[in-house]
Amino acid sequence: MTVERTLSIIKPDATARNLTGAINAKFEAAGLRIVAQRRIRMTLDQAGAFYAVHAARPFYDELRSFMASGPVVVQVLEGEGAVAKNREVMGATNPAEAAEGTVRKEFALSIGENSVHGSDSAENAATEIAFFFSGLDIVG
Ligand code: DAT
Ligand code: MG
Repeated sequence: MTVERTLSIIKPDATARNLTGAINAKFEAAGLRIVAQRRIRMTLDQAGAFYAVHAARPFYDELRSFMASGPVVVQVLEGEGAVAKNREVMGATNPAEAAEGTVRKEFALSIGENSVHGSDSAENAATEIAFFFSGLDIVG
């Protein structure tokens, strides 16, 4: 396995409940290092652009409205196999199907308000990291 970076977002439902630290503790316990982090509030257009891949899905409007509804914490996680490891720590998209101990099992409110985003491939991670961060923002 090689050291990778992945893009993570702590979503508005989680920042609203002051869960940033609790979620970051799970990342760090799993061996993921937070090498960049910023708290932002996205516009509807920015959230729509980030999730453009889902533009044809029935939940797209709900998704981009939710992601623009409050602060989010965007971050880059680094570690061995970071993309897959982060997906493991996150748990399944639908919290009803998420494994014990995962972020979504413990904290997600619903399939839409599911507390975290994580890149799903190394290729998408590179694109998603570049959406929010420049190289100088990332300190490994
Ligand atoms: P993931 O976030 O696990 O990668 P995804 O890429 O399939 O899941 O979908 C992106 C987000 O869209 C997901 O985190 C929450 C929302 N979403 C997905 N399926 C949904 C559904 N059936 N109803 C409402 N929101 C949904
Ligand atoms: Mg996804």
